[in-house]
Amino acid sequence: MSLSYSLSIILSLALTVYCGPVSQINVNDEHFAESYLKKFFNLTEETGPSTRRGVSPVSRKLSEMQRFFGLQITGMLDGDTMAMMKKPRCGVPDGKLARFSTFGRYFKWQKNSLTYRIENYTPDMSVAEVDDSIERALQVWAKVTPLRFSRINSGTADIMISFGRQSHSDYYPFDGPGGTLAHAFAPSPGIGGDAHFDEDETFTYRSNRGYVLFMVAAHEFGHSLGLSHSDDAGALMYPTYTYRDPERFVLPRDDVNGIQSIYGPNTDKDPSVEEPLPPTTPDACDSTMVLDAVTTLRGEMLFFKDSFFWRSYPQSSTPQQSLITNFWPDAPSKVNAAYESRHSDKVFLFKGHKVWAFSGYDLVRGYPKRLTTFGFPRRVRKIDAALYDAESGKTLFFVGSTYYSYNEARKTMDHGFPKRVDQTFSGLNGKVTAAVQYRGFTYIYNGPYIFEYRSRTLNRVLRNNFFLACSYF
Ligand code: TQI
Ligand code: CA
Ligand code: ZN
Ligand code: ZN
Repeated sequence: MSLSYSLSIILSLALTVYCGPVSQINVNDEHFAESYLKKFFNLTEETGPSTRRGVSPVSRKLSEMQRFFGLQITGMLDGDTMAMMKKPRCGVPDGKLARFSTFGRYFKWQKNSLTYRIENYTPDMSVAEVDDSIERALQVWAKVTPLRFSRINSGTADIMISFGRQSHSDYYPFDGPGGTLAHAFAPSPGIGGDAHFDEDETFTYRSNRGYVLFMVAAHEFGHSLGLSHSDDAGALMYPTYTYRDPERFVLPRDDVNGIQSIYGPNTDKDPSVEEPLPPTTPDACDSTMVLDAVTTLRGEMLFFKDSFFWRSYPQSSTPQQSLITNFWPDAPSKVNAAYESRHSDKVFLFKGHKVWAFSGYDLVRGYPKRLTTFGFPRRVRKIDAALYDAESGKTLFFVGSTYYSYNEARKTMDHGFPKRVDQTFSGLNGKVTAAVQYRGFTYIYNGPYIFEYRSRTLNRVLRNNFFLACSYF
């Protein structure tokens, strides 16, 4: 019995796949478009033609969709619109894409009251710290589902929790320090639900050295309850460990969606207790997203938004998303501006009146520093964007409707600044939200729009998705 519920079988089970191409569908285009709009843009069945404002609901939804994708808004089913509809995509409305996956509908607890037992302890932490970490990790899931956990101290619990090294109680020996941190078995009788932690790792209560047991356990219990990995870079079930402060951890939206797709929502929540909203991961496919900052880094491009950034590899068409702290543990989130100084081979990140400098992964000694070290007047509380101009070796800092020029070699501000942005960059009258220079062109972002300049002459206006291609279309 236990073998048949073994990890390898669980892992080899096809994970539930939510995305699939719809391009082969062979119905006539109008019917196809109608069902597309129903599926992704909540087009509702209305009896009889709507005469309101003389516009049919289909036409209104077509306009909405065209606006969403940055297509020409015609309200009609034209070639571009049809092509966009036929691109492969996922079966959930826009902005609500499922990135999570489950072990399938057979791996689900058939009851909402589950027991757990902590069989032994790690010497890395105190008994009270282990108990607390485990208890909180289970509460992460209990908060958003009807599942309830109670602890037992003897006998067999649904979720047996233990620490062990190398060969322990199953056919999946641990691998010494590094590699696997822990594993857990999908819901089923016997070993199903159990979570094992590799004693050759160092677990901690809340420090950023070693692995925070609460985080690892919360991830493992996701498996114990039937979730597999997510490809949402912000999800708890994303298969990369990132340090998060356990005191401030809130289960991300994607994991909430995942677990609620199996067990439904928590039905007895106290409405008077205000809970923080589940954080969402910024979506490159959201054509209205406004990036925080854009920079180059050794030939690649980096796009910042909230606690995340995307990194475009020249070889790949879809940029990779990760948490900023995966790359630079000491970096802030929600940055205001970023630039790469080719002169000093450093990346600078700006937030408020502070600036961080990184050389590779490492925070340069002495940083973060104050903005005034660049020679800004004291009244500049934050900057909006920055770009390094390879031609002149100058860095341009955008502040409101003005910009400054900084000499990287002499480390001083140039005279005659600030200047008005539209004095140099024609056509730009909105706020500069991000800026970058790439392959000889200057790109100045105004919200979701990008103004492309070649030697200060406006070339064309692009949209966000020009660089930051969306991965599921
Ligand atoms: N252990 C794996 C894990 O729990 C075991 C595993 C690999 C697995 N692929 C799986 C389990 C697919 C179920 C389904 O993910 S691990 C992390 C994280 C690990 C990794 O040691 O690699 C955490 C354990 F997410 F940080 F990468 C815990 Cl939190
Ligand atoms: Ca290990
Ligand atoms: Zn094990
Ligand atoms: Zn996992």
